[in-house]
Amino acid sequence: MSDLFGTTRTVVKSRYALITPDGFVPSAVPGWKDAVVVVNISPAMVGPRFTQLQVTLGKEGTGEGNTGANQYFIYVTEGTGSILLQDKRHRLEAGSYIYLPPSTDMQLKSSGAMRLLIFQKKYQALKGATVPTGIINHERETKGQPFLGNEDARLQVLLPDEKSFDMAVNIFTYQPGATLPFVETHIMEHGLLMLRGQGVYRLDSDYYPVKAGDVIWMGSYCPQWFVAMGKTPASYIYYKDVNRDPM
Ligand code: UGY
Ligand code: MN
Repeated sequence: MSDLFGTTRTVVKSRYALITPDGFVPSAVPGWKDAVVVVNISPAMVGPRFTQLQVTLGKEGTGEGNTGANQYFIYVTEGTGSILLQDKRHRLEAGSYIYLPPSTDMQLKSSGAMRLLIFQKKYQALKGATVPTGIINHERETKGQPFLGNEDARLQVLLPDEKSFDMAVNIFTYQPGATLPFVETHIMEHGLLMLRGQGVYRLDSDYYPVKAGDVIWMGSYCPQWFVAMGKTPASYIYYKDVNRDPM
């Protein structure tokens, strides 16, 4: 649908970006067939040190390649499909997720149609820590824990909290009216996809209405805060870089 007055909620700033689905534009990315790939966040923005993609696979959709120096976190937002991991094909459905370590082949297939969120980050080795192995799991296997004691703001930690991992991916679910307890300002950067519901995100000193489908990049030290609004819970899945020396 065209917008007669050229308006959008999308904003791209030096320390953060809010990117709304009305502005998504696909790009041709090697390895994907019968698929629409939108690169929502990447180092090309100048600031992000990771990439966040959304991939919509058609009936015959496939994704093939090798992670190389990077690691991939793949989360199924809709539909069904399968992935080959450690010589076995695994069925995927909404809520399934896969962690692929560096130097790993990726062989994904849709069965009907499937929508994916993917975070990609260069793996930073750490002396004394072994490189992680692949993981396949479903979000329902991880119970949400109250965030800093708040029963109405629950965090599901999807990857092991171990020093071999230099990235974390979590799902945050807020009951209407629940908030991040304070304005966070930290070295870790975030890539975020709103999965359900709506609310207001504070980014730096600005406040934005956000809803399911929106994408946010928060650079290091971007002050951030959220309040869930409306009648249903709000949840978002987000990436952060962890466990490595800042220097
Ligand atoms: O893990 C985090 O830093 C998280 N509390 N940040 C956020 O939700 N914006
Ligand atoms: Mn944060």
